[in-house]
Amino acid sequence: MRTQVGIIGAGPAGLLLSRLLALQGIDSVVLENRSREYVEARIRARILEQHTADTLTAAGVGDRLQRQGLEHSGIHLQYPGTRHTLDFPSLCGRTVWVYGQTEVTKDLIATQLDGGPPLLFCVFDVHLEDVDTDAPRIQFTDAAGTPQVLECDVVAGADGFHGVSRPVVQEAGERVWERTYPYAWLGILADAAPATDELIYAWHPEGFALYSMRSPPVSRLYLQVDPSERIEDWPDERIWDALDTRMALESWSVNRGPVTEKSILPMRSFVSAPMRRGRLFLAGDAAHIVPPTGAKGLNLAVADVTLLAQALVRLLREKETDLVDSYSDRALARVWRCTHFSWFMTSMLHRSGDDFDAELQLSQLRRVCSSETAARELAENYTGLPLDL
Ligand code: RFL
Ligand code: PHB
Repeated sequence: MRTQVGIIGAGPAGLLLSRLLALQGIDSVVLENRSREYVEARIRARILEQHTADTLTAAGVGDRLQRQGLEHSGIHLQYPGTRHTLDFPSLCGRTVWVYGQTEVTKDLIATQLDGGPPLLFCVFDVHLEDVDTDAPRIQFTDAAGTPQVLECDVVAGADGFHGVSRPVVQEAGERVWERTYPYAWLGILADAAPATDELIYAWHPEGFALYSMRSPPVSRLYLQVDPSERIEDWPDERIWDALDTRMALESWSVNRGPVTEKSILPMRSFVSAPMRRGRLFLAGDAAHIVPPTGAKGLNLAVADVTLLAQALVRLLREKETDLVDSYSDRALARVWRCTHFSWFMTSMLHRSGDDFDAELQLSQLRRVCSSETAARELAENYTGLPLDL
């Protein structure tokens, strides 16, 4: 098998890269080690920056997003006694969209399988070879158990945090920065209409809580818990009671309903650099992880592949190396900005148990809720900064 760009991973990064390249006449093959059903059922991010929504729409995969996505013009920030709305259009002229990553992935897969570049599920034993040459290769075994070799001009490692691509960059010398937070999120999906128009990010002495939504009849809610907590120790009643306490506001309450999904998510920041070795380029979670408080993970993956697609088109069509040479630095500038914003939101909103920290957090929250400058800084970062910083 031969292609111009071999893409490892059919998450949003790999699928969108394949689509953006196809629109420019560059062929690719996407290799995914999970099944289509598994990939389409993974529940993850939900907030799309304006840039992400625009990119998907311009790539011809935004029809359902435009019809079923919920455009949101702000968030509520809460601490006991106060619920303050940040109105994004008036602060920075942009909005965000609530539309599940699961749905983005389904839309991209459907488009790809409808006459797009090859997308192979259930491959295994994926190995990279000769990435330091102009003819890298991907060895893998296909779903039928047949060993295959994919000859490429370029390989894109879009295989997430546990993929095989980053270790190959690492072998050539890579720097890693990591922070594991002493918090985790217990997340639920519930068949209950959201009792709020906008997402609520709530600080509370007992810990952070987030009220989000999946669709008009389905809510998504999160509670800060200790990373050592076990989901079995959180029956639904305990979760609802904690949500009631942490989100309490006069004459308002959380809407309860049957819980259909429940999980505990660890929180970490991770950045590895460079995002390139020879003809292998990393994109998305393969190169970086952010805690979910800033809602940036999916958006960063989309920003990476937008830059990478431009760079690869220039390399493969015009034989110019300037954009591939600057890809890692340009992508990392944005990665670090989003890493900072995600750290900032996480640090401002989660209880560490230390009362000095708590006073600093409340001071920061009051500042964001009273100063237009501080609110604008948050709004600009939340809705997404320009592709090139
Ligand atoms: P993905 O989505 O992980 O996709 C990588 C794909 O590569 C496949 N793969 C391989 N394929 C072939 N060969 C191999 N050897 C392979 N190894 C792995 C995987 O099966 C997968 O299909 O990475 P991508 O495309 O970079 O997209 C990034 C986003 O998925 C990620 O940033 C966000 O989902 C992060 N994230 C969240 N972000 C938010 O902004 N808000 C959230 O609420 C939120 N919730 C989450 C999340 C990530 C989670 N994970 C990864 C644990 C919840 C979860 C559970
Ligand atoms: C979600 O709806 O899952 C969600 C929303 C906002 C975040 C994180 C997760 O910051």
